[in-house]
Amino acid sequence: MTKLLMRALAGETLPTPPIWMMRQAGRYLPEYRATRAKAGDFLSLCYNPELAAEVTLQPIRRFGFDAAILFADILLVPQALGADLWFVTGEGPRLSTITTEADFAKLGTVDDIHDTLSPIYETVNILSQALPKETALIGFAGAPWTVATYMVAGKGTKDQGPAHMLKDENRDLFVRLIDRITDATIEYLSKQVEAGAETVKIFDSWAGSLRGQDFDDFALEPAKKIIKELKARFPDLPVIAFPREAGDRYIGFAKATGADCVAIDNSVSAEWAAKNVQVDGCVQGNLASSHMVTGGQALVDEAQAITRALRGGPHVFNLGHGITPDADPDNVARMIEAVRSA
Ligand code: 1CP
Repeated sequence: MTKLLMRALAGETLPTPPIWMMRQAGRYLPEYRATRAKAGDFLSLCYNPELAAEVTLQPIRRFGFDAAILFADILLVPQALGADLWFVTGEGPRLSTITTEADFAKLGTVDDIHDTLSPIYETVNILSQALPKETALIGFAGAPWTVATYMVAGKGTKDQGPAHMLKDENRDLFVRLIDRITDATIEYLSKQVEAGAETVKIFDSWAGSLRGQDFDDFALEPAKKIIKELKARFPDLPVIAFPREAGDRYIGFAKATGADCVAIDNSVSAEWAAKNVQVDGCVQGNLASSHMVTGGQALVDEAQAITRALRGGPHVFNLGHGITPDADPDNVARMIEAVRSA
């Protein structure tokens, strides 16, 4: 019996799509909050293999999702490259910034990352043995552009201004930063696959702020390089790419990068994606996460409309972005029921 997620990623059109949810392990779940408190803080949770595996499993136990996503964060890679990383409660991540040659020179090399990241591989290893046999295990990393936006700015930004400035003022340095992250990402994801991840997702949350040649250079090319190298090492590994808010650049993204599945956000409709993206393979998405807060008939109607719109080809049901802390867990159960009965 092949797992439902793996079948969809292989291009199979299924009567009912596999379902999982971005940030499915998270603050909307009381059991997550309890485990995080036990770990002490968010980063300690990420680096504690037993507890990170536990929070990964919580939404599987509660909801029976078809896939589990490793519990970690995209900002662990900058930390492994030598950036300082901490989280300010109520505000989000903070990092030491990379804006000059001197900052860049202080970064570690790709070979250094495993010292920091080995607990993550252990989490994957635990999960590969603990998950129900029908549940697929997804590894992940941030895409180089998105990771770079945090490394340059030292925090999350609305418009990714600092990264755009560095890219435009010192493209040579910016390219070397992107290359370093790209190479680290290849090694990081390879270790996750060796530890038991069955597919990997590359999160380019800020791809939508790149235009024209910049989109090609910093969203498309790094994804292509990562996927090419992963497939050379693991020929059967399916890869999910998420160039969030790429708009019309979603068209042809799978073909251009070699991704097996493209995840779409809420700025495009499922009907549009069926016509323009699903022609090249599997599509993942794209219920608005606000429905997980508001619930009701609108949630059921929209979940079923998306399921039906993408039913003519390979589809993985998901949200268009992560579930938010104010979501009601009961709405998650309602969503799953709506999709499976559509
Ligand atoms: O308080 C907490 O418990 C921390 C909240 C939290 C969680 C649950 C953060 C901080 N990261 C995570 C886990 C996480 N992050 C996962 C785990 C698997 C899952 O259940 O989905 C994944 C895949 C991520 C990926 C991630 N981290 C992205 C890409 C996806 C996206 O949401 O766009 C990004 C941009 C981050 C950075 C990050 N980490 C955490 C926060 C609050 C942020 C966003 C910061 C910002 O832009 O201001």
